[in-house]
Amino acid sequence: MSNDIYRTYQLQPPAHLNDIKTTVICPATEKHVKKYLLQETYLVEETGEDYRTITLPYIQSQSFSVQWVYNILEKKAEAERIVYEDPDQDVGFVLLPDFKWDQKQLDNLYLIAIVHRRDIKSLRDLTDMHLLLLSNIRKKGEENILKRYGLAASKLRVYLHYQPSYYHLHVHFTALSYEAPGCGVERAHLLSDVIQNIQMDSQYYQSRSLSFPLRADDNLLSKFKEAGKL
Ligand code: M7G
Repeated sequence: MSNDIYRTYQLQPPAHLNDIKTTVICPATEKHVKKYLLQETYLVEETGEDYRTITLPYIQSQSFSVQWVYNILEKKAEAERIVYEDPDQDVGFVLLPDFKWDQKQLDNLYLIAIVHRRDIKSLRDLTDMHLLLLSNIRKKGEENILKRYGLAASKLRVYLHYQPSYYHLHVHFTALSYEAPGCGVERAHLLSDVIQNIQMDSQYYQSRSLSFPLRADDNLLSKFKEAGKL
């Protein structure tokens, strides 16, 4: 098409510019297959009581295995990819590239900080007992991303997901310029907000309602429907 100063073309990029990054999950469970299928989603508002009576029993019976997380913490996998580790068993963590990031450019930088403690499932478990851990992740995570990638804290989006897919506490560090999947207001909770909310009220994340999206085929959605919450 050609019109004044505007033209359109069909191009075939050469092979070296044509890479497609792929992720293979094998063997995949039914739950994995569902996670990657396109589905309608519904927003659920979960009270603290709903968490204890509906969500917690559900995640205890059906959540994804966190073996891959333990492999990272025990250096059985991805050891060479670790960007920083604080080995303290109480406030320490491992910082490494998320497997969604191909590490080719900083525009879509994506790292995760995985805590050494194995007793914190999600945001819902956090109280003032965890403030040191959270501030440590924020401070040292930001310092080490600046050191390794030259990206300042003001260029980062640092947050937790609720609900996460994997119930072992971890924090997402993404480039601010990158609209990462799951960084919307219905799922992402900025680490700095989380710290301040807990400083104001230690029981903040046990008592308040939290909203999150659930896929139409998610069994947790059926549990909320059965309980008359949707
Ligand atoms: P999440 O909030 O629990 O779930 O985040 P989500 O996948 O729905 O966002 C877990 C994060 O860990 C995600 O950003 C995943 O891309 C990342 N991740 C998952 N697995 C299985 C691996 C892995 O084996 N290695 C690494 N490095 N990252 C992973």
